[in-house]
Amino acid sequence: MQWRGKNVVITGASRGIGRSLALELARRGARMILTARSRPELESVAELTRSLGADTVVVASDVSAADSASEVVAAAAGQLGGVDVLVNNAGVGLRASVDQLARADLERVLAVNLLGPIAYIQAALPHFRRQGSGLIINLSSLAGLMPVPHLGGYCATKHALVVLSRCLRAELREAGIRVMLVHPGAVDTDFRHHSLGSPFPSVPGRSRVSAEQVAVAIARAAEDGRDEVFVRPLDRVLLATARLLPRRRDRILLRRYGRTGVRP
Ligand code: NJP
Repeated sequence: MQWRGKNVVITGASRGIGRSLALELARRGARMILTARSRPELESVAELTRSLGADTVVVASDVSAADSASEVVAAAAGQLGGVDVLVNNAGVGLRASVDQLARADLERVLAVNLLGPIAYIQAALPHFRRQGSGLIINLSSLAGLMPVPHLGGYCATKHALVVLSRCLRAELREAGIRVMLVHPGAVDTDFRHHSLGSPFPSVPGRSRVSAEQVAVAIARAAEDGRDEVFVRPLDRVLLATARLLPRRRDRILLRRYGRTGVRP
């Protein structure tokens, strides 16, 4: 798939990975609808994408709100003339041991990380089916493929998104609609500072990738028609090793994520 001329909906586009992806896709000739809750931050991203030549529409919305998906997808159809790609990127973290999980926090991460993407998919699918093509890109995490102690609630939402996306991929294979899953590791964004629960411990710099690296990996994977995206080749190796040595994996991750964190 080529990005030039494609109409792309990006959720969580006000900062972090969503912002970098908007800029990367603008450089590749896409047109876009950017959504997140904070309008001023979205407007400043839109100013940059427009300066790169991309038609850009901004809709401030909370992905967990009942009518968010239908409003944003309708805006894409009405103002850009259609929707070709949906990127479910908006997400929120949650750090708490399972015995300390607050129900309200768990409901919030489920609403943003799982129910929001499902609503957006359901709103976009009629457009994709009519045109006989479309691409859904769901941002999961390495934490959606393996258990991370003290991130159980977050992992549960991302594991669910992984399984849902793979079911959807099978359901849509004959319809010409693709489903891509992205599995980043730690990314250098403000994600940890916006997470619910207790503060995240810092992750060593060498383990993190930049939001720009994630954006380029997504853009290229869509062009290459890949289904599952790891940002670094090393991540696949880490995952395979973690599966082979589960007790060692648990000890290492517990040391890293069980530490006391610091609020920014
Ligand atoms: O996070 P951050 P990232 N309704 O916090 C928006 C996954 N991931 O870019 O609403 C609508 O910088 C928020 O905007 P605003 C992660 O799970 C990350 O790092 O204005 N939008 C902002 O634009 C997530 O799915 C890491 O506050 C909502 C954006 O979402 C994706 O990558 C590792 C919203 C979040 O920007 C992007 O994360 C990994 C709502 N209710 C997976 N709530 C990592 N960073 O280490 C939030 O494996 N947003």
